[in-house]
Amino acid sequence: TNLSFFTPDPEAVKTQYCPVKSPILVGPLTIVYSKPPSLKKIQMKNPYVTHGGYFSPRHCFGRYRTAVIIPHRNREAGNGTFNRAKLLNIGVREALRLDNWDCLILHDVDLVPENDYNLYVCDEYSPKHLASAMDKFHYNLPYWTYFGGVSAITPDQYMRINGFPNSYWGWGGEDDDIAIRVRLSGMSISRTPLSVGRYKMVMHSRDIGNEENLKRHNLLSNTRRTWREDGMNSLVFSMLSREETPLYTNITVDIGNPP
Ligand code: UD2
Ligand code: MN
Repeated sequence: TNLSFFTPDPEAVKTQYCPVKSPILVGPLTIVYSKPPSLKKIQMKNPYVTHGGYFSPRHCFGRYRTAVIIPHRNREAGNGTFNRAKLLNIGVREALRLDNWDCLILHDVDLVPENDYNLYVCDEYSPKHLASAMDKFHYNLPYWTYFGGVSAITPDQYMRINGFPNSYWGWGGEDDDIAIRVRLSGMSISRTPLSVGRYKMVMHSRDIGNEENLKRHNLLSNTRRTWREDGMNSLVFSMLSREETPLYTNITVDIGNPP
């Protein structure tokens, strides 16, 4: 028999789970912003990422299935009022249609991690804040309950807080609303230690259409009355397109306008 015909797929030789502590991690990373690399170059540096932005380790079974969800607008198109939390609800709903994820990473487009020991993995019992130390806050928390930037939450935890509020249009407040939801639903926030949760933000000014949300203090004082009705169970939007590129999947939606 010609056995070479039956050469096993490299995937098939996997016999073990990947180590909990990956040997290829290095810890602190030096991030310098010069000219942004082209998508082609990023593609060449990540040869095992497959169409649509999927990756799994080649020689071992990954322990977790993680989806990274990035709300963005204007960076390509769109000019209505921005709504970060609603876009994240949509990202989560669409991601959960695709796979049975263990963990959802909700990630600002402009934050780059500076330490690869900050694993993109969820905590079993608590939503986790990963961006604990950002350069723009002098590598500290701006205040103790801060929950912006990058977070890791399981689908169960996400549904337990009824997702994020749909009603925060423009800049600010939605992250504090989420922190309140976590507390009101009986959980607490866990956090990457400041020495590891370091991120560099691409310096930018406020986008047009993302003006400060002046209603946020009023909204926040009502969260305990509204969170059960405003969230994943009241999410309305229309899907415009879904495009798989070599490095990521882009979903374009119409989220409507502020009332
Ligand atoms: C802070 C928080 C962010 C969020 C926001 C208040 C940090 C690093 N992050 O962000 O998590 O709580 O305050 O809403 O402190 N975006 C677009 N297009 C736009 C506007 C926003 O794509 O026109 C997205 C993008 O992913 C961006 C994110 O929304 O990173 C947050 O907006 P920002 O970066 O302009 O605001 P920032 O840095 O104050
Ligand atoms: Mn930002």
